[in-house]
This record gives sequence, C-alpha cells and structure tokens, in this order.
Amino acid sequence: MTDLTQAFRELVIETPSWGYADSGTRFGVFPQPGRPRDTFEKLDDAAEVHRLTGTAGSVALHFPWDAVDDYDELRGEIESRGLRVGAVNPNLFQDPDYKLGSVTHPDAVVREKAVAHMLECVEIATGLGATAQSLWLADGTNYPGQDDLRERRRRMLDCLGRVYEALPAEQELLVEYKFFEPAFYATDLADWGSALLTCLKLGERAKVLVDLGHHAQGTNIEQIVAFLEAEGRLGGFHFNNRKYADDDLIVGSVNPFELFLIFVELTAVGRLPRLTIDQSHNIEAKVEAMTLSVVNLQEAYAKALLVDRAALRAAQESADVLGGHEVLLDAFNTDVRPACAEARVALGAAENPIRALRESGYAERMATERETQTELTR
Ligand code: PSV
Ligand code: MN
Ligand code: MN
Repeated sequence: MTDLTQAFRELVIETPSWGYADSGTRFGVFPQPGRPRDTFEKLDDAAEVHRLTGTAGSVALHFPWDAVDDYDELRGEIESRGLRVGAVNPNLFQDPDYKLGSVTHPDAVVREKAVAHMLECVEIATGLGATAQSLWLADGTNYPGQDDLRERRRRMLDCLGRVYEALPAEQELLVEYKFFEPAFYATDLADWGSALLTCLKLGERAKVLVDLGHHAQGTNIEQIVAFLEAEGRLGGFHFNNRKYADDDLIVGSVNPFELFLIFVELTAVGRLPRLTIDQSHNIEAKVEAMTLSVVNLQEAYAKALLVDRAALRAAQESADVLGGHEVLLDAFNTDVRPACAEARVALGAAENPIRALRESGYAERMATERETQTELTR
C-alpha cells in the first residue's frame, strides 16, 4: 500500500512561467485581467498554484522572456516564494534571424547566434542553480529541395555538441521533438527516434523530452516512455492535452485514460523523470487552469500507484489477455479524489484547490492590483 502523502511530498511538478503570461492563437492574443506583467509576478502565480496543490514547487523559465538584470536576485525571489527553479528554456524561434532555422540554419552566422544564446542559458542556469536546459527547435523546411536534410542534421549536431561540451556536470540537455509546425515539410527533430539519435551522439547527459502535444493522433506515448526509460534517456515530460496538436489544452481534460497509462509507465521504475506542464491557456483563467492541471496530474499519479503490479505481472505471465487490462481498469476506475484531498491537506495545501482558489478571491485581487500598478507606472 503506497503512502500517498509521502508520494505527493516527493512529487515535483514544474509549472511554466510562460503559461501564466498572455497568449492566444495565431490569429490574436487575448489579454486577461490580472495577468502578470513581469517574471516576478509570474512567480507569484506559480507560488499560488503550489500553495493550493502542494506539489508544484518548481518553475520552468524561458529566456529572454524571463530575462532580468540580476540573476542572484531572481534566484532569491524564487526561493523566497518557496519555489525552486526548473528547466531553463532557450528561445530559438522568435527572432526573425531564425526564419530558416537556428542551429540548422544554412548561414553560419545565425548558427553562431543560436549557440551563443544556448551558452548564455548555460550561464543563467548555473547562476540560478538549474539542473537542465530544455531545448525545443522550430527548425525545419517547408519544401522538398529547400535545404539538404543531412547537412542540416550535421550542423545541428555540431552546434549542440559545442553546447553540450560547455554544460557543467550537474546540468542535462533535454531534447524535445515535435512532428510538425512551424516547418511543414521536414522538421529537423520530428520524433523520438531523431531526438534519441541526437542524444546518443551528444553524451549521456543529453536526454529526450516527451511533449504530449507533439505526436500524431493515435501514437502510443506510454510505449515511447517505456522504451526511453529502458534506455536511460527519458529526460523529462511536457504535459498538456492535444485534441488537434500542440499544447493549449489542460492535461487530462480530454483523455484521462491515456494520462493514467503514461503514469503507469512512469511509475513502473523507482524514479520519476522531470515533470513539467507546457500549456498556454487562451480562453480559460490561467491560474485556475494551471491548478486544475496539477490536480489532474495528482489524480493520474495516484491511480497509477494503485495498480496491483503483482497481479498485473501474474496475468501477463499466464497469457491472460484481458486479465492485465482488468488490473489497470481497477486502478483507473477507483475514485482517488478523497485520498488526494487528504494527502494535500497533510502537506498543508488545499483540500479542494479549485474551490479554495475561487473562494480566496486571488484572481480578482490580482486584476485590481496589477491594473493599478500598470496605471502607476505609465
Ligand atoms: C512549441 O510547440 C512549444 O509548445 C514547445 O512544446 C516548447 O516546449 C514550448 O513551446 C516552449 O518553448
Ligand atoms: Mn513542450
Ligand atoms: Mn508544444
């Protein structure tokens, strides 16, 4: 019998600083009242989600979006809110110079710029005490013949090799893949195979990051998790829910059984990888959406811990086709909400985080405070 309170005490979910900021669709950005206006206010929101849930004690940062003048001060601000820094994410997709790619760009000057930014992120990570740089490339081509596919791969390996060499021993390089967008003909890191091959070339502290939104419909993500874990190359997870693609929906909101199966694989061995939420909420209240995401993850995790592993193994070894499936269904169909509530309370968090958030008036308070400050600084 697993002690859920202890399991929650050890559970660290990273929330993304960028998930608290304004976002929208490619047709427009939808500003929300009370949205944070700088990195410190994003940290306030992250701290609120942690206060409510008890298991969101880490914040992933994105640069230059979260750039500040003084990184010692930023580290202090993170720690004073009871948080710690998660992965540091370089931005290699927004600068117009990256139109044709960053580390795969045909022009060496642009590749140098990308490497310099990643090296700067190594420094930032060192200053903040972060243990990973998490890399997502928007690199790819739109037309057959636009560029040489092997050349692009060679350029990427060369650039990433230089960054890897500069990593201090405590930092990992997490390599994320995405099967399409913004490039539509050939994405340079399109799938877990190309990400894994890249990591194998770089070294053992290069690991694959699986983002739930970055697969074709029907892909068996829990199997990818199992294989990468067996190879010692599962570096981290970006949680969200894809209905069409990418990361704009709340994890567990559409396909909770898939999320449960992923946690069944994540908990099959002793150690969880880095668990990060990667969501940008557009029409829903952001702090509430992040809080619900953490609660959904807690419930999927709690259900996975209920799986009777001995019974599962026995069914599998006796070739009982549906016996193992039934073991999983027994765990999935258990109502874990009361146990999760109890564990949260034991950690000093909220019994019902969404209700507590609504009753606290946090959203309304931020809408007032942050608007007032905007007027004052104008
Ligand atoms: C773009 O698809 C993306 O959502 C990737 O998943 C990254 O992890 C994220 O943006 C932050 O850069
Ligand atoms: Mn991601
Ligand atoms: Mn994404």
